[in-house]
Amino acid sequence: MSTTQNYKLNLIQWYPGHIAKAEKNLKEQLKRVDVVLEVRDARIPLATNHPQMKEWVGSKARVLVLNRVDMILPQVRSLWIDWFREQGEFAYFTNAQHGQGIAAVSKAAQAAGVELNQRRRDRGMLPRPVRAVVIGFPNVGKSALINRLLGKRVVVSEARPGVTRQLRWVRISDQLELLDAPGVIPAKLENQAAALKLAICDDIGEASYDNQLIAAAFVDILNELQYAEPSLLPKEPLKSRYELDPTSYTGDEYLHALAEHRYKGDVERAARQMITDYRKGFLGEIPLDLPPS
Ligand SMILES: Nc1nc2c(ncn2[C@@H]2O[C@H](COP(=O)(O)OP(=O)(O)OP(=O)(O)O)[C@@H](O)[C@H]2O)c(=O)[nH]1
Ligand SMILES: [Mg+2]
Repeated sequence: MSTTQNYKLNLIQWYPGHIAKAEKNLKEQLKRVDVVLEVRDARIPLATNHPQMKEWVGSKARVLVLNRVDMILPQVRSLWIDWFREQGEFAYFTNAQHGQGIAAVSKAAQAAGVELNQRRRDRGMLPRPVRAVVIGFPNVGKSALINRLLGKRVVVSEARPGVTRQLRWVRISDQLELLDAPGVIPAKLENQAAALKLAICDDIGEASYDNQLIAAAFVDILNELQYAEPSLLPKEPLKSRYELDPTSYTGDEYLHALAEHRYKGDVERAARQMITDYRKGFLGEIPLDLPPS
C-alpha cells in the first residue's frame, strides 16, 4: 500500500479543548494588540502556515519569523528568503534556543511602536509599550522566542506540543509587551500531506498519528528529496546514522529492514528511534518543505 493511501485511512486530526478555548481568548486579546509575531517552523514553512492568520493579523503590523533555522542548511534558508521576497514578504530566521536572529525580530516589533506612539502623541496621549502577540502552530518555539527576547526564562518552553495552555502577557521592556499564546492549529486539517509533516516535526499532539506510518512517510519524503535536490540535504543522512541505505526501499520496506538490522525486528521501536533522531537533529538538517518553484 502506498503512503498516500495509508495516511488517508489514518486521518490525522488534532484539536484539543485547550486550543479551542485559547483561540476564543486570542480573538478577545487581539483587540488590544498592535503587532502579530507569526512564528513558523523553518523545516516546514508551508505546513505551518495557518489559514486563519490573515484574519488574526487584520490591519495590525506582522513580523514573520521562521524559527529552528539551525535545522535547515543555509542554502535552503536562502531559497526561502528569495521566495518570500517574491511574495512581497520579509522572513526573519531565528534560533530561539541559542539566540540567533532574535535582536532583529525585537527591532522589527519595536519599530511598529514608534509609529504607534507618534500617533498617540499627535492626539495628546502618553506613549505606551507596543503590544505584540506571538502566534503559531504548537511546538514551533513561540515560548522559547519570548524567553530569548527577554533574556531570561519567564514562560515554560519544552520539547513537546501543547506546553503553553493559557494566554499570558510578559513585559519585555518599557517599549515592548508580549503575549504568549498556546499553539494554534486548524480545527480540521484539510491537507493531510501537510498534517503528516506536522507530525514528523512534532508540531502536533502525538495522540493523532501512528509512529510507523509517519516514519515510513519520512523515509519516502527523504528519498524523493535525495533524488530531486541532493544539494539541499546533508550527505546520506539515514545511511550514515543507521548503516543502511534507504534509496532502494520504499519507506515502509526501509522501516522493516531497519527494524531487522538494528532493533531485533521491533518495527515500532525503529520508527520511534528514527523520528526522535530527526526531531533532535541527529540526522542533520533536513527540510520537509521547499519553496514551490
Ligand atoms: N533546535 C531548535 N530548537 C528550538 C528552537 N526554538 C525552540 N526550540 C525547542 O523547541 C521546543 C519547543 O519550544 P517551545 O518554546 O515550548 O514551543 P512553543 O511554540 O511555545 O510550544 P507550545 O506552547 O506547545 O505551542 C523546546 O524544546 C525548545 O527548546 C530552535 O530555534 N532550534
Ligand atoms: Mg509555548
